Amino acid sequence: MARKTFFCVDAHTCGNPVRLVAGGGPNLVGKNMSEKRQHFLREFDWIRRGLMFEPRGHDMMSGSILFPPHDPDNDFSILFIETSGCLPMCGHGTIGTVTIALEEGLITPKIPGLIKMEAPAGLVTIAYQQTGKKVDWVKITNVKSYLAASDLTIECPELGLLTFDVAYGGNFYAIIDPQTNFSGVHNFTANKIVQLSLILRNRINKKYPNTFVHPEDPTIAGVSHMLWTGEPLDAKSSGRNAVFYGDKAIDRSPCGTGTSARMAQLHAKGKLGLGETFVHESFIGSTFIGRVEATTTIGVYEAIVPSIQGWAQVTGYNNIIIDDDDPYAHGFQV
Ligand code: PYC
Repeated sequence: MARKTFFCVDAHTCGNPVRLVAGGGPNLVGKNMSEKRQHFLREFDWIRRGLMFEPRGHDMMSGSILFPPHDPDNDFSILFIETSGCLPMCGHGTIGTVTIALEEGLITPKIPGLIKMEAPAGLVTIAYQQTGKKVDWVKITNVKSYLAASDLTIECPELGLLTFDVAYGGNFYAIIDPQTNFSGVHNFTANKIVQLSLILRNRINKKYPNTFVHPEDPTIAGVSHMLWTGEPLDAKSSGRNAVFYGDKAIDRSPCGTGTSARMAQLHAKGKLGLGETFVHESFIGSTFIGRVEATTTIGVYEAIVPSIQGWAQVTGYNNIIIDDDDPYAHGFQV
């Protein structure tokens, strides 16, 4: 019998869960986080499945494991573990992880107020404000984000032909804006979005194979997330989204990589300028403040450097046991 205990600190970022594995994580081999992510997927994915899926997690569960930096100038490296796999980058996961790590004293940034974090998708710099123990906000300057393709089409059950764009913000997003056959997220239930997204993501990756590949890291490939847009609940917000990930999840936060992809799409289409802010509302109405910090290029693409600001709340401590005797040790999905 093998029994393994993981000490986790749980939190939520604007409503979406974050489970930081602070004890019990594996040793990974690789010269950067992209290589370590591949090592984890080959040998330790049972940890992700056990801690993210039912009965220890749920459809929206998302987490992280911290590692030392590869470059001594940086503060730490991060592996994201989610129901959807090990994402190259996760914005809400970063905001939650940084909040937990600072409040629980798990990290001591070399420069107070500024963190350099190595994610599988690249280097991310993070500013934050802490009052006493409490972290008030976290602002991520994310990886280069770009519009990869626009005005593609896909046949959607019930709705008919849909036009969509694909943008990268740390993951590849198919972005569906309101149009003749789609009146906007404000007219749809979460269940309907999940049901349609699962079918559409499969169809998109089948219709456009080997099309969406990161110019600098070919391990990041394919549309993993669907971002549906629509009218905000609060007139002061710039827009609202429903981001689908995994097989059943709608992000309760406004989604950091999704907001980055959305800003890259809008910037490329001349709808969001350098220095402009974009207040992005999640499906439940929580908000991130996005901003186009700089313009740049990546491969053949015009790109932006986006920032996303949000907050997180620690919710508890969790010693989680994964015991080989348990038939559901490595989780299940219904
Ligand atoms: O915040 O980047 C994000 C994210 C990805 C999936 C769920 N949240």
